[in-house]
Amino acid sequence: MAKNTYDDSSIQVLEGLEHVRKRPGMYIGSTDERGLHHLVWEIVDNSIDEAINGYGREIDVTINEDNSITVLDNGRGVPCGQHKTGKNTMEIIYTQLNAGGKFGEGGYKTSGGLHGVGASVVNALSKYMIVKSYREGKIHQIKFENGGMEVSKVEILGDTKRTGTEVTFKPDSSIFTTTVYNYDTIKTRLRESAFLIKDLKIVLNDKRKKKQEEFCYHDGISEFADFLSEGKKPLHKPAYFEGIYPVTEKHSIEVEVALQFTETYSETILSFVNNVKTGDGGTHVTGFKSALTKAFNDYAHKMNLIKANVTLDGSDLRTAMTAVVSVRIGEALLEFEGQTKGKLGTPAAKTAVENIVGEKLGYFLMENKELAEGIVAKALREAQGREEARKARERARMDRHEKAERNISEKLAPTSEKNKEINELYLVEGDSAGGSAKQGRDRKFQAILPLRGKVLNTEKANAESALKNEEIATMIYTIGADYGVNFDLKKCNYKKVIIMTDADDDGAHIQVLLLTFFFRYMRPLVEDGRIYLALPPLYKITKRGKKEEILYAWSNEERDKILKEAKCPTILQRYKGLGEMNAEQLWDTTMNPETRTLVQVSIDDAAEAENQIEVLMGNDSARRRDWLENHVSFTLEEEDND
Ligand code: 28F
Repeated sequence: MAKNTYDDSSIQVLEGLEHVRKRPGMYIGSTDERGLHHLVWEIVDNSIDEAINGYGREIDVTINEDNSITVLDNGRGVPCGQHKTGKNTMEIIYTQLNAGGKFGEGGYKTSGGLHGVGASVVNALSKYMIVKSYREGKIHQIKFENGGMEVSKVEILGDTKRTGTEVTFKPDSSIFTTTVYNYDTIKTRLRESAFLIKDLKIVLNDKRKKKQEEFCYHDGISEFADFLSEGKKPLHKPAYFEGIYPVTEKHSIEVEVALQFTETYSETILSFVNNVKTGDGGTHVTGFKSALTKAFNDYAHKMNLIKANVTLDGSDLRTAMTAVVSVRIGEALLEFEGQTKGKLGTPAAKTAVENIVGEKLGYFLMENKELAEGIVAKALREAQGREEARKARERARMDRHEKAERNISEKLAPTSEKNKEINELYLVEGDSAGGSAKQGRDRKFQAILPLRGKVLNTEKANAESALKNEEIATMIYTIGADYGVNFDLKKCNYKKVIIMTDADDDGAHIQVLLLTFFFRYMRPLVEDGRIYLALPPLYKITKRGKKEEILYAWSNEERDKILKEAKCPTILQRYKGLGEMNAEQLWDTTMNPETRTLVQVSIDDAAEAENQIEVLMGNDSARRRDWLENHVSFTLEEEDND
C-alpha cells in the first residue's frame, strides 16, 4: 500500500526529486542516450568509491532483459539504521538530493562527471528502484516507484553472510528519449574503471544477449597503456611512475602515469581525475607534457645527442606515444575549467605531475638509453622533416613568385602610366598576336599579356589544372589583386581585362577557361563588369576602286552588306586568326576604343561557362563556339571613352 500521508520533511524530499524530474538536464546533462548511461555511471561510481576506500573488490553490472540495470558490490553495504531525523538512512540516501555525498574530507569521491549528483537523482528518473543492503548479517530492502515514491518501508528479507549493496533501477521511459542500453558504451567505461583501479574486478553481464565479460588488471594503467598501444607496435613494456605530492600539510595529490612509445606515429594521452575521464585534459596533462619535454631535453643534452642551443619539441617527442595520466585529488583542491568538468583546473596538479614524472622519467631514460636515443632521433627527424617541408613550401612560394615576376618581365608589356581607373589589360592568345598587340596598342593605358594558348589547351581533359598553370599565375600577379578568398577588387590594376583570342576553336577554349577562372577565383572582377571579350573582325574586304579602301566585317550580314554596296571589284579575306592582322589593323579593328567592339561579360555568362566547362572543354568545338555565340551576352561596350 503506497504511503499517502506526507509529513513536512517528505514534502521537502518530494520537491527535491520532483525538481529533478522537471529539469533532468540540469542533473544528468541530457535525457538522450548519454543521460541514460549517466544513471549507470552514478550507481557504479558509488560502488567504485566504496572499493577505492578499501571495501569490496568486485562490482557486478547486469543489463536485465527489460533494460533495467542491476549493480552489486561487496562493500560494507549502504547504512540502513535509524537516521537522526527518525527516518531510515537508506531512505534518506535515495530520496534526498546530494545526501549521497558519501565521504567528507579526505576520501576521493568519484566526481562522477557531473560531480556525483548521487543515487537519489537516478531514483527520481526511474520507473522503479530496489535497493538491498547486505549488512550486519541481514538483507535490508527498500523499494521506490515513479521517481522515488517510497512503496515500502525498509524490510528485512532474511539473513546473509555477505556484505555489500545492490541497486536495481529501470529508467523512466517518459523522461528518456531512449531506454535501450548500449553494451559497448557500458563495457568501455567499466573496462576503463578496471584499468584505473588495480585488482578491482568488474563483471558485465548482458542478459539480453546472454553475454558476459569481466575486467581485472593487476598492473592497472600499465595494462591500460598496453591496451591503448594495441596494433601500434610498442617499443617497450610501459613505463610506470607513481607518487604522492603534498600540496599542503592537509592535502596531497596522488599521481599515476603509464607511458609507452610505439613505432606507429600516433599520440594518445588519456587523462583521469578520481577515476573519471577528463576528455579535455587540463593541468595534470600540461604537467605531464612539460615534464616529458624537459626530461628528454636534459637527457639529450647530457648525452650530447643535441647541441646546447638545440631543443627538442614536445610534440615531436610525443609523436609516437601512448600515455595514461591518472591523478586523485580531494574535493578541497578539486577545480575544473568550464562547465563540463572535462578539463581539470587544479593548478597544483600541474606541479604534482611535473615533479613526479620529471624525477622518475629521468631515471627511466638513463636506464633505457637505446630507447631514449631512438626517441630523440625520431624527434629530430620529425623536426627536420617539418623544417624541410617548410623550406620547400617557402621555395615553391618564392619560385611561383619569382616565376610570375620573371614571366611578367618577359611577357608583360606594361602601361606607361599607372591609372587603375582607365588602364586596360589585354590577355592575348599566342605570341605572334601578342607581338602585334604590343606594337599596335596605346601604351599609355593598354598593357598586353600574351598567353601561350597551346599550354592552356593541352589541359583539355582537366580544366582545373589548366586554371592553375604558370600562365594563370602570371596573370594573377599582373592583375595584382590576388585571387580566391584573398581577392581584393580595390587592388586591381585595371579597369578592363580584355580577352583577345582568335575566332577559332583554340580561341574559344581559352575564352571558356579564362571566364571560368575569373568566375571561380576573381568573381568580383566579373560582377563589377570588368571582363570583356575583344571582337576581332571575321572579314577584311578590300575595295579596289579609284583608290584602295579596306573595310572590316564582324558578321556575315555585315560582309554581305559591304559586298552588295561596293561599286567596284572587291577582295574578300576571312580572318583565320589575329596573327593575320598587322599591328595597325589590330589597333584599328580591335583595340582602338574609338572603333573597336568589346563584349562585356556578365556574371551569368561566366557562371554558365564555369558549370559547362567540362562539356565545353570537350572536343565538340562547334558546340563550344555555338555556346559562346549564344551565351556571352553581346552587349557591345558603350563608347564610354569621352
Ligand atoms: C550498487 C551501488 O551504492 N554502494 C555503496 C556504501 C557504503 C557506505 C555508504 C554506500 C552517507 C553519507 C556515508 C557503509 N558503512 N553501490 C553502492 N556502499 N554508502 S553506497 O555510506 C553512505 C553514508 O556518508 C558506508 C560505513 N560507511 C559508509
